[in-house]
Amino acid sequence: MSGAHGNWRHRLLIAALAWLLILFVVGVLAATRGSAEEVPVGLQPGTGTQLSRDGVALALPGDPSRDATAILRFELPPPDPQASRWVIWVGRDPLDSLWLERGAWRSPERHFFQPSADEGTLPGGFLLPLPGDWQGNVSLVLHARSSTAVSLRPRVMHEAAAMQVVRRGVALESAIYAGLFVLGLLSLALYSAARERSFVALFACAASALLLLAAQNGHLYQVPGLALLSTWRVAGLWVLWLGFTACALQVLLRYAGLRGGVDARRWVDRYCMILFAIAAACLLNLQALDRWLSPLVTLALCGGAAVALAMLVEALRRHVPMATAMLLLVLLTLSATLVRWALAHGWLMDLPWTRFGYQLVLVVAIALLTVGLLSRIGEFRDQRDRDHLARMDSERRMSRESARADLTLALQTRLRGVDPADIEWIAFRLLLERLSPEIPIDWAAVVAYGYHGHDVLVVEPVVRKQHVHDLIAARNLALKRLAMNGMPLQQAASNGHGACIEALLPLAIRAPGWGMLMLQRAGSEGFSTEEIELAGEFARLAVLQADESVASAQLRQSAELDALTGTFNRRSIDQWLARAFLDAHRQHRPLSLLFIDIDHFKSVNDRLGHAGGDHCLREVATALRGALEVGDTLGRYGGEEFVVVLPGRGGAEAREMAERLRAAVERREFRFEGHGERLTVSIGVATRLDRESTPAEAVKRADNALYTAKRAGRNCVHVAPAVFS
Ligand code: GH3
Ligand code: MG
Ligand code: MG
Repeated sequence: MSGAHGNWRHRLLIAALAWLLILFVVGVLAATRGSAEEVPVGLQPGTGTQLSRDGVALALPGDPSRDATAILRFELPPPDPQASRWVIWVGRDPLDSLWLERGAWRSPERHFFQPSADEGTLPGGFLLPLPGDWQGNVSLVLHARSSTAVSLRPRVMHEAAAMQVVRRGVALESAIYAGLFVLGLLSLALYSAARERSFVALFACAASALLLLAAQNGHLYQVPGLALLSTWRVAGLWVLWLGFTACALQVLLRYAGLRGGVDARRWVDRYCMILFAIAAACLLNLQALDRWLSPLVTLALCGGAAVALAMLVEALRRHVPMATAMLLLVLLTLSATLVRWALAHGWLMDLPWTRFGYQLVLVVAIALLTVGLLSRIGEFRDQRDRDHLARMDSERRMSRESARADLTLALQTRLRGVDPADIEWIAFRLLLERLSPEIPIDWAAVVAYGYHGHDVLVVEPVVRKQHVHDLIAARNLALKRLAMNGMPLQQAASNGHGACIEALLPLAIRAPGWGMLMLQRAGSEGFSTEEIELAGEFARLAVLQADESVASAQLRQSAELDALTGTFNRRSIDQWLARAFLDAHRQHRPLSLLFIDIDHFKSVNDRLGHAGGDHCLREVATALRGALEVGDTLGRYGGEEFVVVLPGRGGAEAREMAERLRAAVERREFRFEGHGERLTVSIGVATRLDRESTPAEAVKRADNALYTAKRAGRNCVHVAPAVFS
């Protein structure tokens, strides 16, 4: 919670408390002012009544079976035609009946639960008018019946003064009802706006408080329909108290324990069920229960107050916002209720603040609860949104992670065993393929210069290749500088149809080579940092895998091939021969091999030097390779000797091929540093015998045939006889 919020709430609280204080002061002043038009009353308790300590109140313990009586004595001045008549005014407490008697005169009977029509819509006390001709000492018998403890303070005053007292009370009560009504409406509006169930509980709390206070003030029984509650008399009031307590506990629970433990919530719910059960027992109207219900209800309400306080203290410990203010207000409400209870027992003066104080504090408490609930729900929503965002973020990260893993796997699979010349092309093509579903791109290309010794350019879509060529040619220098710099760049550009954003991501290629991943997106919305990072990561993976594949291809080549001539080396030609002999033996197919030796090579070395000799060796290898057919294998056997394996060829075909090779070398002119050189080769031919599955014998035969060819004058072919001794 920010400091600004806290300040705002403190100010609100201070304002509410100040408002309460002003109302109390005004109330107290008003109560003491009305005394000018009042005459003092002497009270003498009769049956079932007791005099309070200050002598101005009659305490009735509550007995529904019989009337309590008391004698009122007062002295009336001579009648004044200007002044209004005298009335006896008694505060509106839950009395079953109240009437006065003096000899043959009987006042109208007043009932708390069944108000008479002449008392108005919002009666503010029991008014019993006295006959206008009375004067001097008057002694009246007051009859009252009540099923609950009440204290009566009969006052003798002019009707006008009594009406003023009534009006003042009514004004205060109306303000309280209006406050609760507005809070109820507000909670309904909040519910319809936020669809948050806590506001239904708040509405129930405000509505039950409105019903309770209206009943407590005796106004509810004037309302058609709700007057039915009078059937239960005091028990009806208890039901309202219990209902309100349950609703208030539910709202407090949502305010204090919105994120609290499930267990605590369940206990509060159970307690509310108990309250409702007691309320149901009250509504049963059973005679047998009557004695038990009153203490039971008192106990249940005290328990409710304890639960509320416990929840708030717990909330205070968890630093729930406004918990201190809420706790103070609930304590204030409870003490004001206690004051009202003490008033009913005749222990306190009947003043506006003792009579209505708890109602005012209750309204303020519910108002504060509304604010608290709002902020708590806001907090709860914020947390939920944050959780949601975090979850989405981690989901996105996971999907990117898996896309990266997929790309690595695809690169490894696709690059395995391909022609080394295609490695870069395939890697970059895959990069573009996999990048487009992850990032919205309208066009993408990879350009690389001097990567692994050759220019690479991969474009997608392929049809725009020329366009990319032109684009890159025009910006070659700028792009190269950017690539060398190594930092990605994003800039506005034009793609021929309109404005676009272009992202340029340098590839990690070893200098002097350089490369770039180029992305374009139509419109003016740039690439996010995350997108740039992902594209950079994809490009890094593609380059890494391409580098690795090229390196491993090179390694493979250096293990298999002869470094000077690029033909197979001795080791691989031996393996190749062994395999070829085994296959041919199994398939009963012919197989021949040629041993080729350059004639008088020593003299070439002597004339051209060793470098010239190497050059000629390479050239001879090239000439031989050029004359061979698909499936034939050429290898350097050592020095200036070559071996050719001819699978599927018998003796005659092998001799033909040997002649072709010999002629190819003879025809060729070998040029080195201005010298023209003619070379010839001698060739020995051997063919696999039917029984042979290994090359050893045939190799010996071919070597001997070569020796024979040398002796026969060189630059010729000799075929080894089938059986050689
Ligand atoms: P002929 O085979 O016709 O009997 O005569 P020759 O001169 O070719 O004799 P021989 O085959 O015995 O000589 C092989 C020579 O080839 C020896 C060596 O100087 C040369 N030689 C072997 N390997 C290399 C090489 O890798 N580079 C160069 N420049 N010369 C090599
Ligand atoms: Mg030799
Ligand atoms: Mg030789």
